[in-house]
Amino acid sequence: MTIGRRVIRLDEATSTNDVAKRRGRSGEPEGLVIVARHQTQGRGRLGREWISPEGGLYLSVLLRPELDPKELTALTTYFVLPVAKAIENITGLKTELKWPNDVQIVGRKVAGLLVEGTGQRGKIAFLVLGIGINVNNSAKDLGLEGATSLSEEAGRTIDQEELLEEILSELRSHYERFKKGEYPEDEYVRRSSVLGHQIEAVIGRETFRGKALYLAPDGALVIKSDEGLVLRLSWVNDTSLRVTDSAENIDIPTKD
Ligand code: BT5
Repeated sequence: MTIGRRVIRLDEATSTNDVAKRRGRSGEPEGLVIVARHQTQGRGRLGREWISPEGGLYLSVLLRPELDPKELTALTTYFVLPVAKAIENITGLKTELKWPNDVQIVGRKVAGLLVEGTGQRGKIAFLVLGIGINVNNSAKDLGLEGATSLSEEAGRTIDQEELLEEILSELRSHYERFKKGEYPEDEYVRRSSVLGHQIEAVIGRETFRGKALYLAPDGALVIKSDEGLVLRLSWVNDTSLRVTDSAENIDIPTKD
């Protein structure tokens, strides 16, 4: 299997994840990539919108990992890493990972991941890994505070094809490792904008304040609340996270 063995390019899609899921249901082998120039109904987690004008990169990858669904959460969490590394390799910019699914540049969101899948009798039938990146579009036009684009950060136009190729190449090598249960924790921790920080986590209707301690083997974020409770935040919960301290003097604790 090679991610990108087949790449379908569309001018427009409702959501590239929908197109990839349809192909997944009709038996397409893994490795298929769907790319659209823009999306009319791009989405984030939990029904949120992913604004998808031309100039951004929108792609979905169809995967059929032979994994226990229990291992899925780690896989999902770590998939931001190849995307962040590809962005760094092509632009020379430094990226940060905001758990669970954001890639940021100097605290602003530049990319988001959405993993969707289906399974039967404890087996994953397929997964669709959706990646949205603000590349040459203007972040200001998105009308969102806290968003940025690669061209704005780099001060130049970014070659989208080159970026796409690099993402696929990083995904290929990381996916092989992830399937063996190898998760490059050091590379993740080094880029995390959350670990070691004071955070405010909103889960459903509850708000927790505390310190982000470490990433559990299954990709959950372990935090210690100000009241001394140790909590595991799973990406499947409706969690939204805010870092509430400055980036200075942060001591990232280890699990041991
Ligand atoms: C995500 O969700 O960040 C996942 C985004 C995945 C998008 C890709 S594009 C290809 C594939 N096809 C799809 O339909 N989706 C995937 P979440 O963590 O829920 O973040 C959503 C939030 O990010 C929104 O509520 C906005 O606040 C913000 N947002 C929306 N559009 C954005 C953009 N273009 N850039 C930065 N932030 C954005």
